[in-house]
Amino acid sequence: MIDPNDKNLPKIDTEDPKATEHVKLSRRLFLGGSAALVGAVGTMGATMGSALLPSTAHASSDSKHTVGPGELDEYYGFWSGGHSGEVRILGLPSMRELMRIPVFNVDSATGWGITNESKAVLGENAPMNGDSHHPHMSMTDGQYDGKYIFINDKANTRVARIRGDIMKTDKITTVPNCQAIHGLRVQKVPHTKYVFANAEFRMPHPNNGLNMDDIEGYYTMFSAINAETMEVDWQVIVDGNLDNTDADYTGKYAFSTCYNAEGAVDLAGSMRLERDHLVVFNIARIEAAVKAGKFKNLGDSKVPVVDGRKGSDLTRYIPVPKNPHGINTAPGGKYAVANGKLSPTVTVLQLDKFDALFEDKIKPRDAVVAEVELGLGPLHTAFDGRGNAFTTLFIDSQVCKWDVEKAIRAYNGEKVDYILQKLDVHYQPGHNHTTMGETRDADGKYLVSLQKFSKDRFLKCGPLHAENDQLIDISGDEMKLIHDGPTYAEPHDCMIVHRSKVKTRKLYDRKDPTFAMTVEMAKKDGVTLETDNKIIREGNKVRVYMTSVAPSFGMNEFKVKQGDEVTVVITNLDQIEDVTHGFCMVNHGAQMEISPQQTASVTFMADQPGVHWYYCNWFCHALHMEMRGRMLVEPA
Ligand code: RUQ
Ligand code: CUA
Ligand code: CA
Repeated sequence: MIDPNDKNLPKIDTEDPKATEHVKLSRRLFLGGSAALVGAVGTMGATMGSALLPSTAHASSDSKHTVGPGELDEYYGFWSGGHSGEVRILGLPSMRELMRIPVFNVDSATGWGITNESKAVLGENAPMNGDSHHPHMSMTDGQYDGKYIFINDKANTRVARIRGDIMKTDKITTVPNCQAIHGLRVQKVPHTKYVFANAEFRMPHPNNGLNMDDIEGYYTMFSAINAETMEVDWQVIVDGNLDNTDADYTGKYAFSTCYNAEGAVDLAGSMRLERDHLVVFNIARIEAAVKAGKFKNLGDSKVPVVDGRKGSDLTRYIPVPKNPHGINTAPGGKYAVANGKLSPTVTVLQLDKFDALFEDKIKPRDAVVAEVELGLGPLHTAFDGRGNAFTTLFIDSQVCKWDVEKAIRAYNGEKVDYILQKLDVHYQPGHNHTTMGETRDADGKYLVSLQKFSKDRFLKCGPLHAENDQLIDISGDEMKLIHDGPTYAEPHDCMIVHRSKVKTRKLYDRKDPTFAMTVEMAKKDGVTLETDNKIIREGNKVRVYMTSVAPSFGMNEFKVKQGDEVTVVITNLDQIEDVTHGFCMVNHGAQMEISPQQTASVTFMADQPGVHWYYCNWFCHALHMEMRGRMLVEPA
């Protein structure tokens, strides 16, 4: 356990008059008080390097949360895979990993990034890396509708869409005119027309390599992507940079945090001001401006760009302390909470004041109804639908449960303790999420806290550690830690959806658009995919069409010539749920999944004369090993 008298631990300044009881009592003693924290990113660094701490909390095993073998979970969790570039599906409360959805990465199990169908989604010369942060499901009337899941790629400025019925990525959009899409949310009401995407980094315009130093002229922007077409419908230039975003429950506003109101290009500069801001976007006014032609185009891009910098009619800037990070709308739709990060406070905004704000009847700070201290390093807030909020305290390594209405009363001078409980988490949480908590249906059953560090919680696997996703029971008055879940890099964020909202297919529809292009190609070749096993040659392009039924391919062997570009197209005729086949051409870098009733194709060069075996690489039958065939490449 931590010895508070240990001389090696940094001192906490309990004499600091500005520190509240909660900050003073902060159990993690390896950092200074709030005064030391503000502006002290160096200190945050020190935290990360802190000595291995013994764990203090162990899960209370409670059988009501146990999901036995063969039992199904109550919730789907959609986990961002961070710089793995993927999305993962977990079951809750078991925290079992159910599936991985490749998005901005290459996946050899499914052939994502290898098959022609996935390459068509990724686009030509697509970067094969990604940094996914924020998965969000489409909504209708503020409730999850199961249709799509959207996720950003900070690394390559992209937004992807995953289809909820087959859990595969079906569209990827590169957002023009900006760098690094970070914050992402959906319009909640009346339905998800737009996916809102924040570009984080300010850059010169035009960005032609002629100017690095005129940082005054840098800017970044907020983008609205049409959820159906996945085209960027419009962009808004802003002051400062953009971090996270959320939307309200009227459909009228979206709002984004900014940690760099200073417009700095270095660390110290971006911490100079005591307050940065929240930018509020008036969606109707922006749409009207675009419609009226009050926009410009940048570079080759056709996207209408409007100017939402300070003084614009389209936006309002609300000052909030200091380098804020998460912004989270409460399920009732009345409030949103901006999380202070370098300030130990959260800022509560009352969203029905935004109408008056845009009519200039009130000042920006009048939309703030509370700004209260919670502890060190508040990053994100989740809600239980019963008036309580749960905020991660990165530096304190805690989740703070607090009462929103009481916080407002305390801010107005009443002597009321708004903090209900602080629970140690292990260690340094970023996002946290409650079951259904980002919708009207918040049910307050579980909270997931996503920790950036696991330190001593798991067996060591070398210098690189797993992260730790903890499951917390919030159904009672007290938060109870019930599960530690190691995860691979890096679940920034997740989203927890009741299983009733998700309806997936058992088999592919033969008309599925994910392989429509391949069906089209077969049609041109006069091939019926469901019956034919045929080779079509067109110059040195060879298309090999075959079916598969466990445990055999429709073709045992085929012949091509050295120098041919070979496309193997496989249609899985099995109608049985879960009988997925694979296709792998040995030594040719070609491998893919073909699920029941799916068609998939892969193209490779036949440049080595000789016999080359292909085989099924998804275990499908007792004779799965025998599901194989030969390609003969005749020398040129
Ligand atoms: S951000 S740790 Cu990429 Cu969601 Cu907050
Ligand atoms: Cu088909 Cu294994
Ligand atoms: Ca700042």
